[in-house]
Amino acid sequence: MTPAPKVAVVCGSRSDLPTLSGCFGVLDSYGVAWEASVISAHRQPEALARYVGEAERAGVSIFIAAAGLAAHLPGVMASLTSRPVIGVPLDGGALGGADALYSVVQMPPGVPVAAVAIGSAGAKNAGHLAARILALADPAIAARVDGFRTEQATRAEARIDPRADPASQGSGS
Ligand code: RP5
Repeated sequence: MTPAPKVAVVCGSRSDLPTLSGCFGVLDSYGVAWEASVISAHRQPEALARYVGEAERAGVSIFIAAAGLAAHLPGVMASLTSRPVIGVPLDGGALGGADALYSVVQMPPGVPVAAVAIGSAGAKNAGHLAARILALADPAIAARVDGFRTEQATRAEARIDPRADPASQGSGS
């Protein structure tokens, strides 16, 4: 049986989906069950409110909301739920994502959205952040988060090891 999704990823348009592939990959790498939907806060406000209620009742713990331009999706979702909302500002508009970033990060007090970076880096970090929140109550996910950090550090060390870079090797004695 497929496990019930713990993370719901929502984006404002089908055109946003390619940028979110990194987010889906990160969630998969941690073994986090997720579902994804395309619902526009501007074009389908009633459907969005319905979806957030249904997802909560189905056991979703964290929402990831990604949108570009005047990105109101994360903020509107944060107004509809008491669960954590991670907002991913997407680029693509004339302002290169700065418009979406300001919309996502400048939430009024009492309606928090955890804003991550613009575009695909932010999409991946939304997945990492969701896993870290779930890890607080899930030892299996916590172990995978620790494992990822160790592996990431090992990869970074290999990159700065001069012995691994033939261009920086002298002739030796
Ligand atoms: C936003 O407007 C969406 O999240 C998308 O990034 C942008 C453009 O949407 P489309 O016109 O491609 O549907 O609401």
